[in-house]
Amino acid sequence: MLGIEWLYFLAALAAIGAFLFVVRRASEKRQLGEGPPGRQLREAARGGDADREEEAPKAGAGEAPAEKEAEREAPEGAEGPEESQRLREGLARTRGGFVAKLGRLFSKKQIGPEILDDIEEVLFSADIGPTTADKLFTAVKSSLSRDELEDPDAVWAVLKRESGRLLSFDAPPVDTSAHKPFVLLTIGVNGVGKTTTIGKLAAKWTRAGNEVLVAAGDTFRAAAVEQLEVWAERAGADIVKGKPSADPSSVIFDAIRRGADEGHDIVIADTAGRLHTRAELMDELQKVRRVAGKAQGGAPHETWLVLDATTGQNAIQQAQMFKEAMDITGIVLTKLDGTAKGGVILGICDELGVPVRYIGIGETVEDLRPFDADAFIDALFEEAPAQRAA
Ligand SMILES: Nc1nc2c(ncn2[C@@H]2O[C@H](COP(=O)(O)OP(=O)(O)OP(=O)(O)O)[C@@H](O)[C@H]2O)c(=O)[nH]1
Ligand SMILES: [Mg+2]
Repeated sequence: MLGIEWLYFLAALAAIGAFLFVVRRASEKRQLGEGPPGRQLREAARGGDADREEEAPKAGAGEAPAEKEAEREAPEGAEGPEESQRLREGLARTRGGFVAKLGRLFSKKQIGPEILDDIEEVLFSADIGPTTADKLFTAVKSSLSRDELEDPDAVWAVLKRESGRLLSFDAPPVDTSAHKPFVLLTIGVNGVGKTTTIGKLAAKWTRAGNEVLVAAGDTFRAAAVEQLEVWAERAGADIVKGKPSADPSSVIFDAIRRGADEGHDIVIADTAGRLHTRAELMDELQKVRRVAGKAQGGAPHETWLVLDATTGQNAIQQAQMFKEAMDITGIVLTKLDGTAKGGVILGICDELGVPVRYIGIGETVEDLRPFDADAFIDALFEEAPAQRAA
C-alpha cells in the first residue's frame, strides 16, 4: 500500500516537472523570437519594404533617447560581434535600397549580357547621384569580361570594392587632444540632427574623461537652448547660453573663452539650422568661424556638416553649397536607420572629398558610431548573391 502511494507521488512529481519544462521552453522561444535571428535582416536585405520611408521619430528635448542610452551604452569604438550586429541592424533599410535591387537582378535563373543594362538602370536610379553611379558602372563595365559579367559574385565583388574605394580617405583620425580646448563647430540645415549629435558626442567624450563644454549657438529656434541643456546635463557637460536672439558668434566666442579659462578639453558649438540657399545665413556662419578664431587662434579646429540621410540626393546638394561657404572638415550622416537612401553616403564622399566622421543609426548615444568604411561596406553588401540564392 505504502509502495503504491510512493509510486503515485513520484508520478505526480514527474508530471509537474514535465509541465514546468514545457512552460519554460515556450517562454524562451518567445523571448528569442520566431526562427533564426538573422532571418529578418536577410529579408530586409532582399528589399521587403525597401522603398518605404519612415520619418525619424521626434524626440522632443531628447529625454527618451537619453534615458535609453543609459541602458544600452557601449564603449567607444568597440567592434565586437554585438556592435557589428547593431550596425547591420541600423543599416537594414539602407541595404534594402539599391543594394537589394542589385541583388534581385542576380536572382534570375538566366543571367545574360543584358545584365549590364539592368545594373546601369539600378545605379542611376539609386540615391547616390549620377556622377558616382557613373563611376561604379564604369568600374563594372571596364573591369569584367563578358563571361565574368554573368557571374553575380564577380559583379558583386567589383561593386563592393569600388564602393569601399569611394568611402576611403587618407584623412588622419580626429585628435581632440591636439588643442586645448579642441573646438568643434557643427552646421547643417534644419532638423538634420545637429543638437542630438552634439549631445551624443558630449556624452561619449565626457565618458572618455574629457571636460566638455557645449555652446548654445542656436539662438534662433525656440527651445533649442533647453534641448541642448537637457543633453548637456545628462552628459555631464557644461553649457554656455546666450540671450534669445543673441548673436550666435558672441555666444560661441564666450564659450571658447570660458573653455580656455576653465581648462575644458573640448568645446562643441551648436548652430541654428539654416537653408543652404540662404546667402545671409551662410554669411552668419562665416562670421561665427571668424569670431571663433579670435577667441582662440586656429578655432574651430573641426567644422562638421550634419546631413540627414533620409533626404537622399538633396544631401549632396546641401553639402556642395555648405562646402562653398565653409571649410568643412568632416561629415556626420544621421538617420541611416530610417531610410533606404543611405547609399547617398557614396555620393557625398565622392563629390565632396570630405571624410565621414560619424554616422547616426538611431537615437541613442551608442547609435552615433565612429565611421569605419570597411565595416560600413561589409554591413551594406552583407550578402553576396550566391549566399542569397542559398
Ligand atoms: N532615427 C534617428 N533619429 C535621429 C538621428 N539623429 C537625430 N535624430 C532625430 O532627429 C530629430 C531632429 O534632431 P535635432 O538634433 O533636433 O536636429 P537639429 O539639426 O538640431 O535641428 P534644428 O536645431 O531645428 O536645426 C530628433 O527627433 C532626433 O532625435 C538618427 O541618427 N536616427
Ligand atoms: Mg538644433
